[in-house]
Amino acid sequence: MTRRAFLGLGSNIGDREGHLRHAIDRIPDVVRVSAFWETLPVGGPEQDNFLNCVVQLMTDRTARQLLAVCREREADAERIRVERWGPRTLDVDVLWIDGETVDEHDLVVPHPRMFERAFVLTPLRELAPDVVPDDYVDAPLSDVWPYAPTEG
Ligand code: X6L
Ligand code: MG
Ligand code: MG
Repeated sequence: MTRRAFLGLGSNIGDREGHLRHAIDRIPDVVRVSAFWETLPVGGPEQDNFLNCVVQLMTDRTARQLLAVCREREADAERIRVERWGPRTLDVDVLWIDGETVDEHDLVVPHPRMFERAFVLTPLRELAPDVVPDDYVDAPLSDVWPYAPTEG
């Protein structure tokens, strides 16, 4: 069954835009990409701002197969796990799969707490307003703002 799925991507080390673009080019079945958003870090140590986006897939892959894709893309970016919620070259999370819930030790879909995170909800709402509850209160504008790449 081909289903709609959403993955969330984030980066706050090095060439953030490059990390996101490189990963998106290597995620199978991507049909849409949200805008890139500059976001203040949530949780964890003091760290640099993130660049976040969400991609939509139309896919036959299972949640478990999508998790494997996420891990492959993080490995490509040489993600190193130093501390929980710490800075990372690339984070890719399975956010949502239409009609599917998973609750396993290493994989929970829909992503827990995704509905509390403006850095997920703002790009997700662009692609899938039906998935984001109407009563979700937008974050203060200062937490999430459009990415304006510096030219060069
Ligand atoms: C209380 C305690 C309330 C902890 C919230 C929320 C912790 C989110 C971690 C929390 C809490 C997280 C990104 C990020 C992370 C990202 C931005 C996390 C895990 N990933 N901040 N922080 N973008 N802006 O992709 O999401 S670490
Ligand atoms: Mg994450
Ligand atoms: Mg993750």
